[in-house]
Amino acid sequence: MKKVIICDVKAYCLAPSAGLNLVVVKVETDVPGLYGLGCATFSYRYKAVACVVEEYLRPLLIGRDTSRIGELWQLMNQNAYWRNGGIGNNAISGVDMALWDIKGKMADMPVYQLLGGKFREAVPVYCHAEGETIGEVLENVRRLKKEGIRYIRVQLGGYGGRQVLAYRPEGALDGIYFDPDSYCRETLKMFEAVREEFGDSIELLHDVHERLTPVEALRFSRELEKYSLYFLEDALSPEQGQWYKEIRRQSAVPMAVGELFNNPSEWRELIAGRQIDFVRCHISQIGGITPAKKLAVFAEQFEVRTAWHGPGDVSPVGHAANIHLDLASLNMGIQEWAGMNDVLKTVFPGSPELRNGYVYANDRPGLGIDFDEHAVEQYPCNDEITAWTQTRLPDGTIHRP
Ligand code: GCO
Ligand code: MG
Repeated sequence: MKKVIICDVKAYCLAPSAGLNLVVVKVETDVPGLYGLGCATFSYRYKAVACVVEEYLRPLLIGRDTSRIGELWQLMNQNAYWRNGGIGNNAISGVDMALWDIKGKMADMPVYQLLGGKFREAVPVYCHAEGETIGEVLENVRRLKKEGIRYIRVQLGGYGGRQVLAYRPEGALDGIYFDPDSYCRETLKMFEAVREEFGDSIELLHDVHERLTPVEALRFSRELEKYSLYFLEDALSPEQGQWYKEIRRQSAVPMAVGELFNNPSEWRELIAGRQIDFVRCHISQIGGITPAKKLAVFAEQFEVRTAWHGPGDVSPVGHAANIHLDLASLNMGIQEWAGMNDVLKTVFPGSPELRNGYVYANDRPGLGIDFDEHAVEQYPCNDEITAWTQTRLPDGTIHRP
Protein backbone atom coordinates (compact mmCIF):
# COMPACT_ATOMS: atom_id res chain seq x y z
CA MET A 1 0.00 0.00 0.00
CA LYS A 2 1.41 3.46 -0.94
CA LYS A 3 2.74 5.27 2.11
CA VAL A 4 0.78 8.37 3.13
CA ILE A 5 3.16 10.98 4.51
CA ILE A 6 2.65 13.69 7.16
CA CYS A 7 3.02 17.13 5.53
CA ASP A 8 1.88 19.44 8.30
CA VAL A 9 0.74 19.45 11.93
CA LYS A 10 -1.30 22.39 13.25
CA ALA A 11 -2.92 23.29 16.58
CA TYR A 12 -6.12 25.33 16.75
CA CYS A 13 -7.12 26.96 20.04
CA LEU A 14 -10.63 28.31 20.58
CA ALA A 15 -13.30 28.71 23.25
CA PRO A 16 -16.66 28.24 21.51
CA SER A 17 -18.63 27.38 24.65
CA ALA A 18 -18.73 28.47 28.32
CA GLY A 19 -15.28 30.10 28.05
CA LEU A 20 -13.62 26.66 28.04
CA ASN A 21 -10.46 26.61 25.92
CA LEU A 22 -10.25 23.70 23.46
CA VAL A 23 -7.22 22.52 21.49
CA VAL A 24 -7.76 20.73 18.19
CA VAL A 25 -4.84 19.24 16.26
CA LYS A 26 -4.96 18.76 12.49
CA VAL A 27 -2.49 16.41 10.76
CA GLU A 28 -2.28 17.05 7.00
CA THR A 29 -0.94 14.49 4.52
CA ASP A 30 0.48 14.34 0.99
CA VAL A 31 -2.91 13.04 -0.25
CA PRO A 32 -5.09 16.02 -1.22
CA GLY A 33 -8.06 16.30 1.12
CA LEU A 34 -6.85 13.56 3.48
CA TYR A 35 -6.27 14.91 7.01
CA GLY A 36 -6.95 13.83 10.59
CA LEU A 37 -8.28 15.62 13.68
CA GLY A 38 -7.38 15.06 17.32
CA CYS A 39 -8.14 16.56 20.72
CA ALA A 40 -5.28 18.02 22.78
CA THR A 41 -7.45 19.91 25.25
CA PHE A 42 -5.82 21.04 28.47
CA SER A 43 -7.95 24.13 28.98
CA TYR A 44 -5.76 25.96 31.49
CA ARG A 45 -2.45 25.46 29.63
CA TYR A 46 -3.68 25.55 26.02
CA LYS A 47 -0.89 27.83 24.78
CA ALA A 48 1.77 25.47 26.14
CA VAL A 49 0.12 22.48 24.45
CA ALA A 50 -0.16 24.32 21.12
CA CYS A 51 3.51 25.31 21.39
CA VAL A 52 4.60 21.68 21.94
CA VAL A 53 2.49 20.60 18.94
CA GLU A 54 3.80 23.21 16.52
CA GLU A 55 7.36 23.83 17.74
CA TYR A 56 8.40 20.30 18.69
CA LEU A 57 6.06 17.58 17.34
CA ARG A 58 5.56 19.19 13.89
CA PRO A 59 9.28 19.14 12.88
CA LEU A 60 9.65 15.65 14.39
CA LEU A 61 6.72 14.25 12.38
CA ILE A 62 6.84 15.91 8.94
CA GLY A 63 7.83 13.32 6.31
CA ARG A 64 6.86 10.33 8.44
CA ASP A 65 4.44 7.52 7.56
CA THR A 66 0.93 8.14 8.94
CA SER A 67 0.20 4.40 9.13
CA ARG A 68 2.67 3.74 11.96
CA ILE A 69 0.53 5.00 14.86
CA GLY A 70 2.21 2.96 17.62
CA GLU A 71 5.72 3.79 16.44
CA LEU A 72 4.91 7.51 16.19
CA TRP A 73 3.27 7.50 19.64
CA GLN A 74 6.47 6.07 21.18
CA LEU A 75 8.62 8.45 19.12
CA MET A 76 6.69 11.49 20.41
CA ASN A 77 6.50 10.16 23.98
CA GLN A 78 10.24 9.71 24.41
CA ASN A 79 11.52 12.47 22.14
CA ALA A 80 11.97 14.97 24.97
CA TYR A 81 13.49 12.33 27.25
CA TRP A 82 11.39 13.45 30.23
CA ARG A 83 7.91 12.11 29.59
CA ASN A 84 4.37 11.52 30.92
CA GLY A 85 3.67 15.15 31.74
CA GLY A 86 0.19 16.60 31.11
CA ILE A 87 1.23 19.19 28.53
CA GLY A 88 3.32 16.79 26.46
CA ASN A 89 0.68 14.05 26.67
CA ASN A 90 -2.08 16.37 25.47
CA ALA A 91 0.05 17.39 22.49
CA ILE A 92 0.75 13.72 21.69
CA SER A 93 -2.96 12.93 22.04
CA GLY A 94 -3.88 15.47 19.39
CA VAL A 95 -1.57 13.80 16.88
CA ASP A 96 -2.48 10.25 17.98
CA MET A 97 -6.22 10.75 17.56
CA ALA A 98 -5.61 12.43 14.18
CA LEU A 99 -3.59 9.41 12.99
CA TRP A 100 -6.45 7.06 13.99
CA ASP A 101 -8.82 9.42 12.13
CA ILE A 102 -6.61 9.23 9.01
CA LYS A 103 -6.31 5.45 9.21
CA GLY A 104 -10.09 5.14 9.42
CA LYS A 105 -10.55 7.41 6.42
CA MET A 106 -8.01 5.38 4.43
CA ALA A 107 -9.77 2.13 5.42
CA ASP A 108 -13.17 3.73 4.81
CA MET A 109 -14.18 2.56 8.33
CA PRO A 110 -15.20 4.28 11.59
CA VAL A 111 -12.43 4.10 14.24
CA TYR A 112 -14.54 1.77 16.40
CA GLN A 113 -14.24 -0.81 13.59
CA LEU A 114 -10.44 -0.49 13.64
CA LEU A 115 -10.59 -1.10 17.42
CA GLY A 116 -12.45 -4.39 17.00
CA GLY A 117 -16.04 -3.41 16.24
CA LYS A 118 -19.14 -2.70 18.29
CA PHE A 119 -20.17 -4.31 21.57
CA ARG A 120 -23.25 -2.09 21.64
CA GLU A 121 -25.24 0.14 19.24
CA ALA A 122 -24.86 3.24 21.42
CA VAL A 123 -23.16 4.38 24.60
CA PRO A 124 -25.03 4.88 27.91
CA VAL A 125 -24.08 8.22 29.46
CA TYR A 126 -24.33 10.08 32.74
CA CYS A 127 -25.14 13.78 32.97
CA HIS A 128 -24.76 16.36 35.75
CA ALA A 129 -27.52 17.59 38.09
CA GLU A 130 -26.28 20.28 40.42
CA GLY A 131 -27.71 23.18 42.40
CA GLU A 132 -27.07 25.63 45.23
CA THR A 133 -29.98 24.08 47.12
CA ILE A 134 -31.34 20.54 47.42
CA GLY A 135 -34.48 21.82 45.68
CA GLU A 136 -32.46 22.93 42.67
CA VAL A 137 -30.65 19.59 42.52
CA LEU A 138 -34.02 17.75 42.58
CA GLU A 139 -35.34 20.00 39.82
CA ASN A 140 -32.36 19.18 37.60
CA VAL A 141 -32.66 15.47 38.33
CA ARG A 142 -36.34 15.64 37.28
CA ARG A 143 -35.34 17.43 34.05
CA LEU A 144 -32.65 14.89 33.15
CA LYS A 145 -34.89 11.92 34.01
CA LYS A 146 -37.55 13.35 31.69
CA GLU A 147 -34.90 13.51 28.93
CA GLY A 148 -34.33 9.79 29.39
CA ILE A 149 -31.07 10.03 31.35
CA ARG A 150 -30.86 7.12 33.79
CA TYR A 151 -27.39 7.80 35.25
CA ILE A 152 -27.17 11.15 37.03
CA ARG A 153 -24.30 12.77 38.92
CA VAL A 154 -25.64 14.86 41.79
CA GLN A 155 -23.66 17.68 43.40
CA LEU A 156 -24.90 20.19 46.00
CA GLY A 157 -22.98 23.41 45.31
CA GLY A 158 -19.70 23.24 43.39
CA TYR A 159 -17.09 20.58 44.04
CA GLY A 160 -16.57 20.41 47.81
CA GLY A 161 -20.09 21.74 48.36
CA ARG A 162 -21.29 25.29 48.87
CA GLN A 163 -18.82 28.07 49.69
CA VAL A 164 -18.21 28.54 53.45
CA LEU A 165 -16.71 31.95 54.26
CA ALA A 166 -17.89 32.23 57.88
CA TYR A 167 -14.78 30.92 59.61
CA ARG A 168 -12.04 32.86 57.83
CA PRO A 169 -9.47 34.54 60.13
CA GLU A 170 -8.65 38.24 59.77
CA GLY A 171 -6.73 38.99 56.60
CA ALA A 172 -7.44 35.58 55.07
CA LEU A 173 -6.45 35.39 51.39
CA ASP A 174 -9.04 35.34 48.61
CA GLY A 175 -10.08 32.02 47.15
CA ILE A 176 -12.88 29.48 46.88
CA TYR A 177 -13.55 28.43 50.47
CA PHE A 178 -15.11 25.11 51.35
CA ASP A 179 -15.59 23.16 54.54
CA PRO A 180 -15.10 19.36 54.27
CA ASP A 181 -17.38 18.62 57.24
CA SER A 182 -20.36 20.65 56.03
CA TYR A 183 -19.76 19.34 52.49
CA CYS A 184 -20.13 15.76 53.71
CA ARG A 185 -23.09 16.45 55.97
CA GLU A 186 -25.00 18.44 53.33
CA THR A 187 -24.23 15.96 50.56
CA LEU A 188 -25.63 13.10 52.65
CA LYS A 189 -28.84 15.14 53.15
CA MET A 190 -28.97 15.69 49.38
CA PHE A 191 -28.71 11.94 48.73
CA GLU A 192 -31.45 11.30 51.31
CA ALA A 193 -33.73 13.73 49.46
CA VAL A 194 -32.91 12.35 46.00
CA ARG A 195 -33.51 8.74 47.03
CA GLU A 196 -36.68 9.84 48.87
CA GLU A 197 -38.13 11.29 45.65
CA PHE A 198 -36.71 8.94 43.00
CA GLY A 199 -36.15 5.68 44.88
CA ASP A 200 -34.02 3.34 42.82
CA SER A 201 -35.44 4.53 39.47
CA ILE A 202 -32.14 6.23 38.63
CA GLU A 203 -28.45 5.46 39.13
CA LEU A 204 -26.61 8.06 41.23
CA LEU A 205 -23.01 9.19 40.94
CA HIS A 206 -21.02 11.78 42.87
CA ASP A 207 -17.63 13.47 42.49
CA VAL A 208 -15.64 14.18 45.67
CA HIS A 209 -13.09 15.83 43.42
CA GLU A 210 -10.15 14.83 45.65
CA ARG A 211 -11.20 17.32 48.34
CA LEU A 212 -11.28 15.08 51.44
CA THR A 213 -8.48 13.71 53.62
CA PRO A 214 -8.17 9.91 53.49
CA VAL A 215 -9.99 9.28 56.75
CA GLU A 216 -12.75 11.75 55.79
CA ALA A 217 -13.09 9.92 52.47
CA LEU A 218 -13.27 6.55 54.24
CA ARG A 219 -15.95 7.76 56.64
CA PHE A 220 -17.89 9.46 53.80
CA SER A 221 -17.79 6.29 51.68
CA ARG A 222 -19.21 4.26 54.55
CA GLU A 223 -21.97 6.80 55.22
CA LEU A 224 -22.88 6.80 51.50
CA GLU A 225 -23.35 3.01 51.31
CA LYS A 226 -27.08 3.21 52.09
CA TYR A 227 -27.65 5.27 48.91
CA SER A 228 -26.26 2.56 46.57
CA LEU A 229 -24.19 4.84 44.31
CA TYR A 230 -23.23 3.68 40.84
CA PHE A 231 -19.82 5.15 41.68
CA LEU A 232 -18.08 7.70 43.86
CA GLU A 233 -15.44 9.62 41.96
CA ASP A 234 -12.00 10.78 43.10
CA ALA A 235 -12.62 10.04 46.78
CA LEU A 236 -8.87 10.60 47.24
CA SER A 237 -6.24 12.81 45.66
CA PRO A 238 -3.83 10.96 43.33
CA GLU A 239 -1.10 11.42 45.94
CA GLN A 240 -3.11 9.42 48.50
CA GLY A 241 -4.00 6.51 46.19
CA GLN A 242 -2.51 4.02 48.65
CA TRP A 243 -5.56 4.55 50.84
CA TYR A 244 -7.90 3.01 48.27
CA LYS A 245 -7.04 -0.43 49.59
CA GLU A 246 -8.28 0.67 53.02
CA ILE A 247 -11.47 2.16 51.59
CA ARG A 248 -11.99 -1.07 49.61
CA ARG A 249 -11.56 -3.07 52.81
CA GLN A 250 -14.19 -1.11 54.70
CA SER A 251 -16.71 0.11 52.13
CA ALA A 252 -18.70 -1.38 49.24
CA VAL A 253 -19.12 1.95 47.38
CA PRO A 254 -17.76 1.56 43.81
CA MET A 255 -14.71 3.79 43.27
CA ALA A 256 -14.04 5.74 40.04
CA VAL A 257 -10.53 7.15 39.80
CA GLY A 258 -8.16 8.91 37.53
CA GLU A 259 -9.11 12.04 35.63
CA LEU A 260 -5.99 13.64 37.11
CA PHE A 261 -3.68 10.77 36.14
CA ASN A 262 -1.09 11.27 33.37
CA ASN A 263 0.12 7.74 32.84
CA PRO A 264 -1.68 4.39 32.72
CA SER A 265 0.97 3.02 35.13
CA GLU A 266 -0.66 5.13 37.86
CA TRP A 267 -3.68 2.78 37.68
CA ARG A 268 -1.63 -0.44 37.67
CA GLU A 269 -1.73 -1.24 41.38
CA LEU A 270 -5.21 0.18 41.84
CA ILE A 271 -6.55 -2.13 39.12
CA ALA A 272 -4.38 -5.20 39.76
CA GLY A 273 -4.96 -4.77 43.49
CA ARG A 274 -8.71 -4.75 42.87
CA GLN A 275 -9.04 -1.47 44.76
CA ILE A 276 -11.11 0.48 42.24
CA ASP A 277 -14.00 -0.18 39.88
CA PHE A 278 -13.85 2.42 37.09
CA VAL A 279 -10.98 4.16 35.27
CA ARG A 280 -11.82 7.79 34.70
CA CYS A 281 -9.11 9.17 32.47
CA HIS A 282 -9.09 12.40 30.52
CA ILE A 283 -7.97 10.62 27.34
CA SER A 284 -5.86 13.49 26.00
CA GLN A 285 -4.11 13.71 29.37
CA ILE A 286 -2.68 10.19 28.96
CA GLY A 287 -1.79 10.66 25.29
CA GLY A 288 -4.82 9.67 23.23
CA ILE A 289 -6.58 6.60 21.85
CA THR A 290 -3.45 4.42 21.73
CA PRO A 291 -2.77 4.37 25.50
CA ALA A 292 -6.47 4.48 26.39
CA LYS A 293 -7.18 1.29 24.44
CA LYS A 294 -4.25 -0.45 26.17
CA LEU A 295 -5.56 0.73 29.55
CA ALA A 296 -9.10 -0.48 28.78
CA VAL A 297 -7.80 -3.94 27.84
CA PHE A 298 -5.65 -4.13 30.98
CA ALA A 299 -8.61 -3.12 33.15
CA GLU A 300 -10.81 -5.72 31.42
CA GLN A 301 -8.67 -8.50 32.91
CA PHE A 302 -9.83 -7.39 36.37
CA GLU A 303 -13.41 -6.53 35.38
CA VAL A 304 -12.66 -2.87 36.04
CA ARG A 305 -14.77 -0.75 33.72
CA THR A 306 -14.13 2.46 31.81
CA ALA A 307 -15.84 5.78 32.54
CA TRP A 308 -13.85 8.18 30.38
CA HIS A 309 -13.81 11.85 31.44
CA GLY A 310 -16.31 13.81 29.34
CA PRO A 311 -16.66 17.39 30.69
CA GLY A 312 -17.00 20.70 28.85
CA ASP A 313 -13.21 20.95 28.60
CA VAL A 314 -12.91 18.05 26.21
CA SER A 315 -13.44 19.07 22.57
CA PRO A 316 -16.14 17.32 20.49
CA VAL A 317 -13.24 15.56 18.73
CA GLY A 318 -12.22 14.16 22.13
CA HIS A 319 -15.83 13.22 22.87
CA ALA A 320 -15.94 11.40 19.53
CA ALA A 321 -12.76 9.50 20.47
CA ASN A 322 -14.37 8.58 23.82
CA ILE A 323 -17.45 7.22 22.04
CA HIS A 324 -15.47 5.16 19.50
CA LEU A 325 -13.47 3.61 22.35
CA ASP A 326 -16.69 3.02 24.33
CA LEU A 327 -18.37 1.24 21.40
CA ALA A 328 -15.40 -1.12 20.97
CA SER A 329 -14.70 -1.91 24.65
CA LEU A 330 -16.31 -4.91 26.36
CA ASN A 331 -15.67 -3.32 29.78
CA MET A 332 -17.19 0.08 29.00
CA GLY A 333 -19.08 1.08 32.15
CA ILE A 334 -20.55 4.52 31.53
CA GLN A 335 -19.58 7.66 29.63
CA GLU A 336 -19.66 11.13 31.14
CA TRP A 337 -21.53 13.51 28.83
CA ALA A 338 -21.34 17.27 29.49
CA GLY A 339 -23.60 17.89 26.51
CA MET A 340 -23.14 19.36 23.04
CA ASN A 341 -24.80 22.74 22.38
CA ASP A 342 -25.67 24.12 18.93
CA VAL A 343 -22.48 26.21 18.67
CA LEU A 344 -20.32 23.13 19.26
CA LYS A 345 -22.38 21.11 16.76
CA THR A 346 -21.88 23.88 14.17
CA VAL A 347 -18.14 24.23 14.76
CA PHE A 348 -17.71 20.44 14.87
CA PRO A 349 -20.05 18.89 12.26
CA GLY A 350 -20.61 15.17 12.82
CA SER A 351 -20.36 15.41 16.64
CA PRO A 352 -21.76 12.35 18.43
CA GLU A 353 -25.47 12.70 19.27
CA LEU A 354 -27.35 12.17 22.53
CA ARG A 355 -30.76 10.50 22.19
CA ASN A 356 -32.75 9.25 25.17
CA GLY A 357 -29.82 8.54 27.45
CA TYR A 358 -27.52 7.07 24.79
CA VAL A 359 -24.86 8.68 22.61
CA TYR A 360 -24.54 7.53 19.00
CA ALA A 361 -21.48 7.82 16.79
CA ASN A 362 -22.12 8.30 13.07
CA ASP A 363 -20.73 5.69 10.69
CA ARG A 364 -18.52 8.02 8.67
CA PRO A 365 -14.89 6.90 8.26
CA GLY A 366 -12.39 7.81 10.96
CA LEU A 367 -13.74 9.67 14.01
CA GLY A 368 -16.60 10.89 11.81
CA ILE A 369 -16.25 14.51 12.89
CA ASP A 370 -15.03 17.67 11.16
CA PHE A 371 -13.89 21.10 12.33
CA ASP A 372 -14.53 24.65 11.08
CA GLU A 373 -11.12 26.34 11.40
CA HIS A 374 -12.73 29.77 10.90
CA ALA A 375 -14.31 29.38 14.31
CA VAL A 376 -10.93 30.19 15.86
CA GLU A 377 -11.38 33.89 15.07
CA GLN A 378 -15.04 33.81 16.05
CA TYR A 379 -14.39 32.18 19.46
CA PRO A 380 -11.09 33.45 20.91
CA CYS A 381 -9.64 31.73 23.96
CA ASN A 382 -10.19 32.82 27.53
CA ASP A 383 -6.95 34.05 29.11
CA GLU A 384 -8.26 34.89 32.56
CA ILE A 385 -6.26 33.50 35.46
CA THR A 386 -7.93 30.26 36.56
CA ALA A 387 -9.80 31.10 39.79
CA TRP A 388 -11.83 28.02 40.63
CA THR A 389 -8.70 26.02 41.49
CA GLN A 390 -7.66 28.56 44.17
CA THR A 391 -9.48 26.54 46.79
CA ARG A 392 -9.05 27.00 50.52
CA LEU A 393 -10.08 25.36 53.79
CA PRO A 394 -12.12 27.42 56.29
CA ASP A 395 -8.98 28.84 57.96
CA GLY A 396 -7.60 29.98 54.61
CA THR A 397 -5.15 27.12 54.06
CA ILE A 398 -4.80 26.47 50.34
CA HIS A 399 -6.17 23.03 49.45
CA ARG A 400 -6.16 20.91 46.27
CA PRO A 401 -9.12 21.66 43.93
C1 GCO B 1 -15.53 15.72 36.05
C2 GCO B 1 -14.40 16.63 36.37
C3 GCO B 1 -14.47 17.98 35.76
C4 GCO B 1 -13.22 18.75 36.03
C5 GCO B 1 -13.01 19.75 34.92
C6 GCO B 1 -11.74 20.56 35.16
O1 GCO B 1 -15.71 14.75 36.79
O2 GCO B 1 -16.14 15.97 35.00
O3 GCO B 1 -14.15 16.63 37.75
O4 GCO B 1 -15.60 18.67 36.16
O5 GCO B 1 -13.29 19.42 37.26
O6 GCO B 1 -12.93 19.04 33.72
O7 GCO B 1 -11.67 21.59 34.22
MG1 MG C 1 -14.23 14.54 38.28
